Amino acid sequence: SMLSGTHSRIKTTQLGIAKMDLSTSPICESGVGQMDLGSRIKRVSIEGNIAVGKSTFARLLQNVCQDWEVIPEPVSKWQNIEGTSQTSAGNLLEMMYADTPRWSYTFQTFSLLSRLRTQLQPPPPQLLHSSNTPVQVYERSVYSDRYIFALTMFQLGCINAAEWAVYQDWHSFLLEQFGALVQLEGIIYLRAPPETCMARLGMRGREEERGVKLDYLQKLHSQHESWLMDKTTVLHSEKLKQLPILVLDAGVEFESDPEVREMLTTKVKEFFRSL
Ligand code: UDP
Ligand code: D5M
Ligand code: MG
Repeated sequence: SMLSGTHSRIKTTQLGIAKMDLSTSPICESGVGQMDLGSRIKRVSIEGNIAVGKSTFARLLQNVCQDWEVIPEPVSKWQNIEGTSQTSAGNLLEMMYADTPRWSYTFQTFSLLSRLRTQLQPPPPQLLHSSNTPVQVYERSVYSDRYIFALTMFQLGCINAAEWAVYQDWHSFLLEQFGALVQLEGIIYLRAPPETCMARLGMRGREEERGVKLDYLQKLHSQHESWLMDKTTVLHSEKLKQLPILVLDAGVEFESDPEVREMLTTKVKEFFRSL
């Protein structure tokens, strides 16, 4: 009664403050004028299989245009969970690959948290004041987390029905709460045969991924195809269903080929202009 009454007022206040902060911080510093400025910024994610070349492509884009801000995936945070003071609390990426059924759910919750945090970061000032089309480019998104990885883990039985239900509940709730602040305007799909990704994964030689099998990359590939090409994945947001998708052939070697790079970045420029 007394206690619960107080309790609920505090919750309301906290929620109110949280809402006020969120509706102003990432988009604008103050007032409606700034809001217009901020809403000009387009947000796009780069999606694609493991080792297809997203980070490489993102670096490439960063060098094309000053008005594009590239935000890499926080892999190092997953490899080095912050513990108390200087000590690491473990390598969650390694744990996930070493004992997938045990650690998948934990990995998904942390991955979602870190991506959400990233997507809520305010854009840098030079983007707010740029005269062209400012774009924030994310390596993957809260959507690939759910509709590629978490879904695959569930289908593989590495996340059980209860974990999957809890995860989805969290995901939907968080995205409803943060709404427009995490919405994307477009998706770039880097598409390549799983065999190519496998070869690139080997070349990259990330220690934790040593045991990754072609089988898993094939599964992730069809998950991308269902979501972004065939559109058969059941999505839980109307906006997400309508998102424009730019499909790029990343099966060709682009990292070392200036002509291919030029061709790809031209397509990206046109895509951004169309959003
Ligand atoms: N890579 C390549 N040719 C390309 C693109 C990428 O050889 O056209 C290599 C790149 O040097 C790296 C590996 O593929 O060693 C994986 O690339 P990245 O880390 O960018 O992939 P991501 O996992 O971020 O999609
Ligand atoms: O992705 C970085 C690495 O992290 C790669 O091994 C895949 C893995 N990853 C990324 N997101 C997830 C989720 N949500 N679940 C499971 N594994 C994930 P890269 O493609 O190399 O940039
Ligand atoms: Mg990467």
